[in-house]
Amino acid sequence: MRKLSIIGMPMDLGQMRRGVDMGPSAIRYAGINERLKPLFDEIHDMGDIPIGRPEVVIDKESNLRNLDLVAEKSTLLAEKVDEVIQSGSFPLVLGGDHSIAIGTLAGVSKHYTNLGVIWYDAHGDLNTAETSPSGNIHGMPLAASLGIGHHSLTDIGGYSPKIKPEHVVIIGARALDEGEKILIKEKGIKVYTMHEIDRLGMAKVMEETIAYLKERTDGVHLSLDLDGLDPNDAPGVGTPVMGGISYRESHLAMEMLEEARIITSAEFVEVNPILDEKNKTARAAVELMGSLFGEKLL
Ligand code: 5AB
Ligand code: MN
Ligand code: MN
Ligand code: MN
Repeated sequence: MRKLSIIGMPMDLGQMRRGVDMGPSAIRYAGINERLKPLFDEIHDMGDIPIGRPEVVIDKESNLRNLDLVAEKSTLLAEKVDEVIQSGSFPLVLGGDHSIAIGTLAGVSKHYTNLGVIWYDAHGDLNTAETSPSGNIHGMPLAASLGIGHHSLTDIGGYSPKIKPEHVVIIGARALDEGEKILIKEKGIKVYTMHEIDRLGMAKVMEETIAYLKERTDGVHLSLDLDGLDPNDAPGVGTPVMGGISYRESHLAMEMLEEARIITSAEFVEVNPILDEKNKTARAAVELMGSLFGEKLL
């Protein structure tokens, strides 16, 4: 029996552009439930984790924006995700800004010995308070999950690290900060930048990614930041970067992941309907989910 649980995480505390808190609504409005219904025996939309309307607080000691609240809400998400996996259902989390990945991975990782992660993103999200140019936590979730950064972020769920650097594959990178580049080299993280995607083609990139993760991991989480896509295809994101992965290449990537049957949890983040054009980005997210979960063209 194939079961899916949808969890909305309308958190916008990890960055400064309001509107990404409406991501889960925009994705539901784009028809996620209807679209995925034929692909599962059972779909459970669990609604949204309550975030409320907190005011912005900058942590004095670390300079991190909304540190305590992000930590508190991440813990709630981790518990929910943990519950879903325990019930034998596939957790699909809807963001929210990318800081939500800290909570998702805290809930997922304890169920695996060697969890793999595909980080589909224009950015590395490998900053810490020391390297971040912005102080925004949505630029830090991959570092935090590797156990690097402020303890309030790395220790969600009471354990750290959640993942190992050799089990991470970043796809679509084209806006890495200096500190992130250093960390990638230091830790030996596998990265397919836009350069490799152009040179090898997405089919080869995904073949290599799948082979690499299959060899090393016993489960793979897909963390898909919609800004990994080109802004022409996904304009409704807070930090767009030109020259991204196309809509079709992204479908191919999802189709290949579905064929390989390696994905065990997923999240789609950074959809901001306020910055979008007629809900295009949320619709792209739902269409990509269709491919990820087994919709066929023929
Ligand atoms: B996203 C930047 N690296 O740290 C920073 O959208 C941007 O989750 C982070 O990938 C973008 O502020 C975070 C400049
Ligand atoms: Mn991101
Ligand atoms: Mn990004
Ligand atoms: Mn962004």
